[in-house]
Amino acid sequence: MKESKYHQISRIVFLFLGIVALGCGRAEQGNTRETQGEVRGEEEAILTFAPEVPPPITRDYPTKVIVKLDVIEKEMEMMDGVTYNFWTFGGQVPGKFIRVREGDQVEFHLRNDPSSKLPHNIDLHAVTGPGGGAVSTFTAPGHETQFTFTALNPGLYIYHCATAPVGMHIANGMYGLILVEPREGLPKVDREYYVCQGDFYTSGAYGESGLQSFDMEKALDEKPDYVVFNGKVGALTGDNTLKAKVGETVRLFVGNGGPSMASSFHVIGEIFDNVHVEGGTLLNHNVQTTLIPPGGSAITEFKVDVPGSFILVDHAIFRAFNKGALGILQVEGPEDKLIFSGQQDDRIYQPEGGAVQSMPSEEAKPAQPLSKEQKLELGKSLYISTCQACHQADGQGIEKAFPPLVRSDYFASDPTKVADVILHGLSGPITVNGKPYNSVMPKQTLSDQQIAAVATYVLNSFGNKGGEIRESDVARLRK
Ligand code: HEC
Ligand SMILES: [Cu+2]
Repeated sequence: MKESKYHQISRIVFLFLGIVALGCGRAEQGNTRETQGEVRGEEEAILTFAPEVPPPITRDYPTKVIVKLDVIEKEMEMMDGVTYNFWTFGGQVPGKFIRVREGDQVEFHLRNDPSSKLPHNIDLHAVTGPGGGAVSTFTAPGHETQFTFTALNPGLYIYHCATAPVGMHIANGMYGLILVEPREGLPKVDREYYVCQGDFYTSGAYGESGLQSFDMEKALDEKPDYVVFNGKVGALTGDNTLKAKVGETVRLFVGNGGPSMASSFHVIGEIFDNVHVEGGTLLNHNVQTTLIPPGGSAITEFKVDVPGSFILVDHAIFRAFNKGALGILQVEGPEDKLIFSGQQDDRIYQPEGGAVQSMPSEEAKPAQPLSKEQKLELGKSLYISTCQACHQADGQGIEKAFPPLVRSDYFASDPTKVADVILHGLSGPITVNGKPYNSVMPKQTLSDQQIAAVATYVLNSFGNKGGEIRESDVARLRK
């Protein structure tokens, strides 16, 4: 009796394990079968600018999808009266929305516009493979690169530029979303929109007019002047509000390009019926605020039951009212006093305007001049933290993009040129050791002492002729 009961249990356990094993085997087999065997035909992907989303995929088989994305550097509005040199995938921030189906073979073409100053590449989080495609797509201005990947995992994924310095390329707007629809597709909804948050670091404070340049120091401190949806203050307000009608279902594909701020994504006056947590397969229900990390996403779905203005915010709320992270979904249709009886007043939700943000003004502390030894030591660590991303650890640079510092003839006859380039940046055509470059080195926000140190380090490294730059030389160049 006892024995047979034990037998029974162990048989059940065994059977259960068998089913699990079979199930896993099936799933795996399914994957390889579909990804390797059944790719049929080819088509060019329809790409859209935010807030539009390409139409749902109706195919029930995987195909070869050709994606052509253009990198364009261009000055655009960050806010009324404020412009910025954005680096974009397709000509806007965020980059164009890409929609493929699980199992699709994606032939990806990255084209860097001839007018670009810098090389760029793309890391798609939907890619299974080294760098997400970054190394395969390193593209000089006026060039086109290509690689192919199979979209193995369904989900909503961020893509971004991963060219050094990565943070700067992302901070200038180089990100967007790629949706890999599950084989069975997503449930039908009435409206789909594309919303992507990003943080920006500008030379001037929020609202300061004119062309603003990228501020590396604020970026390092993770203190953005702007936190916005779809690349601009007001990209989803005024004439650009999202629209829906009472009774409709709305799906928001929400991404966060960062580079640094996590988004506490919330729609004031709505509750998300469904959230694809982190853009994956897990479904959560009845969610008020969903957390979206930089380089992450979420799909939120909800039915709109009553009319009014529903405000999209990053619920880290100063960002919404003082830094731009605010959009509007305008819902038209009949009231339902049972669900909501009150009167809404849009005005109380309008941005409060450019609050004064005090700028961190770091006074250069009077410091003792460093000895040459001290400069070499400090200079080395500054080189690693500041210059290496572009000029590389060995100082060889990258062909067509970053000139070499190894035995550079650019500053051989005038060592102060090194300090000058660090202090003021450098752009336009130059020739270094016989090879042409036409790119941009942003000016580096370093103190006189730091510049003297790193310039001295460069002069005494990489086979260069030696020499020393004094702080007083830098101070003179600064004027
Ligand atoms: C964002 C990438 C980037 C960073 C960071 C950077 N540079 Fe450059 N640098 C460039 C580019 C691009 C050029 C060429 C600009 C042009 O084509 O006009 C350049 C040119 C130079 C030149 C003159 C050309 C040569 O090769 O001799 C020197 C010297 C130089 N950089 C030194 C530095 C030092 C020192 C640092 C760190 C304090 C630094 N750079 C940080 C991108 C960078
Ligand atoms: Cu880039």
